[in-house]
Amino acid sequence: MTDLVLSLDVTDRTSALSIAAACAEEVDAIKVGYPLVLGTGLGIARDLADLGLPLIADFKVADIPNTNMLICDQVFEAGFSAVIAQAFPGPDSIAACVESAHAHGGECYVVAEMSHPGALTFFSEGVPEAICRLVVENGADGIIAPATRPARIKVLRNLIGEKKILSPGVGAQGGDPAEVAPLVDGMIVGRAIYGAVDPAAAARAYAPYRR
Ligand code: NUP
Repeated sequence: MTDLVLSLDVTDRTSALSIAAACAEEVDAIKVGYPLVLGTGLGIARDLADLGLPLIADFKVADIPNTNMLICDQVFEAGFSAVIAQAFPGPDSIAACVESAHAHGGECYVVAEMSHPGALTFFSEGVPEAICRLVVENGADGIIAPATRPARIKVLRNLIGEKKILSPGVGAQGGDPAEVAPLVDGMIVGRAIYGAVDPAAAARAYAPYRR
């Protein structure tokens, strides 16, 4: 029903590569963020790329357009196939990420609503809806929407049509895969897989929900 995206938020290279290799058959993509890149360097992308899975850079890029472009160019040249950007810097900033992504044959996802409890302080009162409209207008490839609030995913789905939804919050944050999988294009799971004694077995437990 959905892709399973491993969020590889470990901070050392040996663990990252061994968990990724162990889970490679069980997942459809790997998401890498600041914890792993700051711990090991951007070159970790090339090492992971050897597994042949799409690599998503969760840098929540959020700067002026020129800086966003510089960041995203580095991301794609490092071997990533998608980048995640924040929407709040505005349409021109998102457009820079989308332009860089598409120039490199990659994708850009925009955070529409975050999954943690405190997200509702600012991701409220129509803000996620406005972000979805922006995503449709500026050609981004999809949104990040919270697995912790499936009802919100349904609302946002109605606004983005065919664009994709990647959804973090399954597992450690309490999101239920059975409820979320039918609503999204990709379920992002971190701690419930990489923190397990047997990460491959933990990833395999999501097999009933995969396409
Ligand atoms: O709204 C978001 N929530 C979220 O958890 C947007 C994200 N990008 N994430 C990321 O997804 C978070 O930074 C982490 O890398 C992953 C979820 O990990 P876990 O809660 O499954 O361990």
